[in-house]
Amino acid sequence: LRPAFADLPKLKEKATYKVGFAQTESNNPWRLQQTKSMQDEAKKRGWQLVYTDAAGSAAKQVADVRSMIAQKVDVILLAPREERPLIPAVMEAKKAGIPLFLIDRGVDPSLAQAGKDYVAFIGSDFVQEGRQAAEVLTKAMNGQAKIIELVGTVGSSPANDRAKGFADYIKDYPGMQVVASQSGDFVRDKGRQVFETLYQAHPEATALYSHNDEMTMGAIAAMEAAGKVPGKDLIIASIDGTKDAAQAVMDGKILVVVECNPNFGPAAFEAIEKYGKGEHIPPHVVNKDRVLTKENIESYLPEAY
Ligand code: GYE
Repeated sequence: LRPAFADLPKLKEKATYKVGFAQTESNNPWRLQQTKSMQDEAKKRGWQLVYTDAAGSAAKQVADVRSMIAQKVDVILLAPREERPLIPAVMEAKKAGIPLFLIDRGVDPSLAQAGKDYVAFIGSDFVQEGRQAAEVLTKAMNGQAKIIELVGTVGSSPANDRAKGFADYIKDYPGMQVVASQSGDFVRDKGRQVFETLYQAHPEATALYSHNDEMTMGAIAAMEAAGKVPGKDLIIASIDGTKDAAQAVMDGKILVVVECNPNFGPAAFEAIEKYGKGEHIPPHVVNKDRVLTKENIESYLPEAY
């Protein structure tokens, strides 16, 4: 065992566990698929799932974790809405002796650490996702683009890291310019409204980089309402892999979707099982994500959600 692991709450080995899953919101297909994956896996194993939905409120999510602690769940799976406000929840679970795993989103690493304050983070490499979106877009546009960026939920790890990965990549290409960047909170209709406003202010834009497919679909609706052709007048890079976005790649409206896999059930429950057996869990369990373009989208479609 690594020394840091000595600090973590232990999990007694049992035939079945009572698992708390603190979801952040349920307003998009990615979230619904993630919840379904947890429910399916719990059912398959005959484990009890205590499910809460914070409905987009970090404060409610902290309260949800507190209620799981009060109910004495064996272990907590937390998808923290934002990087900082969920720190108290992480620390209180630790204090109560309940092992906690961060699922899909992270918390501020200067305030809580994997392998010390919580067992592990299981999820995607968001910096890499942003970098990959930038790479495909830069190549397709020969290094020349005026880009509108739709940012995810402010203060969330995917929004912070997808912005960073993209910016890191394009800084070597002076012709790749972000002309406007604003949050659409990972929500379709906000994406539509924010894109409409930004595009009116920046009619010179030739590309869209959007931190998730829901905002992208909103932006596509705004483009079409303005008489523009997505995929021609504006070249689009997105992240997730929803059914609507995969279809839009098929139809030539979206250039690239960098996959972010929401199917956490199997990996999360396996990590719990191993942890209960006293096995070492790496502090970062990183999902492998694919880059989806016209070339490979057809084989992906049956998996889209
Ligand atoms: O991209 C988005 C969702 O945290 C990785 O959150 C997740 C992101 C995902 O609402 O669609």
